Amino acid sequence: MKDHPKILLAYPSCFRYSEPVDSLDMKTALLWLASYLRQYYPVEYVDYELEIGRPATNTQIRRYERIVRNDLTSREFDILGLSCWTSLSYHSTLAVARLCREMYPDKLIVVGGYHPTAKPEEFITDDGLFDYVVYGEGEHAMIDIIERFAERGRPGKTELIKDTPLKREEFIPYNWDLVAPIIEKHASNGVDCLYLFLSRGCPFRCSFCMEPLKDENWRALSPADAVDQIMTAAGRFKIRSVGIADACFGVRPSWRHEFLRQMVEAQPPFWLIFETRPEYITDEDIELITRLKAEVQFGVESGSHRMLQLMHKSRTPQKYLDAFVRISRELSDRGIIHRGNLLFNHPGETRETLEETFAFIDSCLGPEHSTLIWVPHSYMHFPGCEVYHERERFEKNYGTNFDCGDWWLGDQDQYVASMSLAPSSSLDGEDRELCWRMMESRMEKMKQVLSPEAFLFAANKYYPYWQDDYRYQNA
Ligand code: B12
Ligand code: SF4
Repeated sequence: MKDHPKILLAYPSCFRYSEPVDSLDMKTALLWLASYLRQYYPVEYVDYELEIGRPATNTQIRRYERIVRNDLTSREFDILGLSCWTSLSYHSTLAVARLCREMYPDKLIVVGGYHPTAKPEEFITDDGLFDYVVYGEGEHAMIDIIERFAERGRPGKTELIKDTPLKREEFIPYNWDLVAPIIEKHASNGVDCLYLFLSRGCPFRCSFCMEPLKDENWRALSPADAVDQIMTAAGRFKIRSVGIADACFGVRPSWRHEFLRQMVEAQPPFWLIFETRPEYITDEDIELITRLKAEVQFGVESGSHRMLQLMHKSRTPQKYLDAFVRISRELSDRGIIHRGNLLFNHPGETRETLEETFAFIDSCLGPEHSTLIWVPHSYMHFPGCEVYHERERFEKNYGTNFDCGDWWLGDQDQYVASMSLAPSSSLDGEDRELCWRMMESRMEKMKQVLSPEAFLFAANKYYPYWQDDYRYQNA
């Protein structure tokens, strides 16, 4: 066996996923994994989503397979690492693994990401496509797998490996050389938003999120290294905004404060986007954020106490909502753009909880010159989270109808299918859409209360149809 096996890390794209591909949607987790392995082994990185797109029909899938086959022929590798990052990539991951196995029976095939962490058994196939299925983070597991392969070759049957999470001192800088040609090819006019991870781990356990399956210990680059990572990327590529993609940004107040202080010192010309919790933000943070071009996002999710508790967003919902209202007012007073994320139709949602949420939203639509932009999403049913594991409880207590089933195994539109459920018996049939009707009826008021800057920001980024508005035309 080879001492230095060559590794090809591939993001396989998503089949039958109707959302458009952003001009450059960097797979930052895979890049970080590739950067780690590159310290020791030759590594190549390929993103079939950027190269080929998201095939939606059988004909497009056949075309995709032809291109992947050619691409695999043109590369030299011993180990194929496939990133089935979300469940949306389940079919495409199987397709690439199958092509590779047909073409090269001796190569090692490894899969990792969120879907294998949630449903590892779905990668144990009759034809033994995968040699290893990695659960959790990927760095230590991949090193272990590569060493085993160098010594013993392929294992006799599919093996499941649970990774030991990377320690804070093992975090290494992103290796931009691995993706520079991709960025130059797909974003020659500049990158709208480059997502970077500065930390790992999240101490919370939201019901709709599968992050709790991973290590909850919050580990971060030092504030100086974090700023350095951001400024290095921005120095190398034309970047309009940097999005901090951390599961839970800035958990430790001293870290957050020092990071923001050093960001201010670095005087970035681009937007900085990060999500945080209202209870985290201090007056000192606000003082620093005022000196940056920043969009601060909050996963408010609901204005209903019952839903906030059901989601494990907060044990003290009134305090949580009060903290949001107070911080939002302060941010508006300072002209800082901030976004309130809403999650509609989480299992257990009823007419009453929607009414509570909209009463809360209405109470925040108070003064003019607000910089709070509400951005709603529908609950998407993904495996691995508490709701997925406790479907029966929701069916019994609220009459939730999960007619989406295990949608990623089927071949319907994956985006639509993941949202196909009635959150409770009071929101079935046409009322599954009630949240959107309630949202639409507030849109005019939402527009009116925004400051001119926040209005333009929202029209450009979140509500393109607002661009027909006279305020946009006259801006
Ligand atoms: C950041 C993030 C995003 C960013 C991504 C930014 C980027 N460019 O990378 C954005 C906002 C774009 C995004 C979008 C979406 N996201 Co998201 N996102 C997250 C988040 C917060 C990441 C957590 C994190 O900190 N990762 C840190 C890195 C270092 O760890 P990692 O990602 O796990 O990567 C490691 C392992 O996965 C593993 N690994 C990965 N690939 C491979 C390959 C091999 C071979 C191996 C061995 C290992 C391996 O090794 C990596 C390094 O250790 C999570 C959790 C959450 N709170 O929402 C959701 C999460 C991943 N997202 C999720 C979803 C559903 C989505 C969307 C569908 C949402 C939507 N409404 O459209 C889209 C889909 C995007 C797509 N095209 O696939 C789900 C996935 C659930 C599932 N079962 O599949 C999660 C888990 C949230 C949830 N609901 O539970 N997301
Ligand atoms: S949604 Fe965010 S805060 Fe909640 S568990 Fe997931 S990563 Fe943590």
